[in-house]
Amino acid sequence: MGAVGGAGTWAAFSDSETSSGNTVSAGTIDLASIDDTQIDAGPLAPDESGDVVFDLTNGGSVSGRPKAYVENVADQENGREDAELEADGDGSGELSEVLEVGISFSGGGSGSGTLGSWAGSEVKGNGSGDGQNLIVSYTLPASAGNKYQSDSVTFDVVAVLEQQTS
Ligand SMILES: [Ca+2]
Ligand SMILES: [Ca+2]
Repeated sequence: MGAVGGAGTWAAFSDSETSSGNTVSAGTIDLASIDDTQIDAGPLAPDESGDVVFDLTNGGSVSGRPKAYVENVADQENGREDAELEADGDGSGELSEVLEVGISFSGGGSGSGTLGSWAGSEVKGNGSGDGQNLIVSYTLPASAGNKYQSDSVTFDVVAVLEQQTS
């Protein structure tokens, strides 16, 4: 009697409730297609340049930071006339050796390089990609010689929205 172990107090009453049927779903990043915008430039002379603006729209619920790069670079020779024949002996297109391409975002972030060697290099933009413009510029340098006459090059522009995690 009387030897009550004093440690701890037990609540006499308790109650619990359950919320059932809970769902956690993943949001989406859904970059709208940019395939309706294409670069169709030329014929360029040395020292000529231009740019094309792509609109980036995120139709999803999760914001993403933009990045972009070029890929699938393919040169075409398109024949060789006198001056090019003297300068260019192998008969394959070479424009990607000299064509300067730049990628920039309206929210900041840019990069550039010579198309042939720069393909696959990612340029990261700043902030949310939704509503930003992606600007792709091209320049045939003044130093381009006869080897590049009538040559053309095709390439893809790949834009990505990527969620930023901490
Ligand atoms: Ca050529
Ligand atoms: Ca040519």
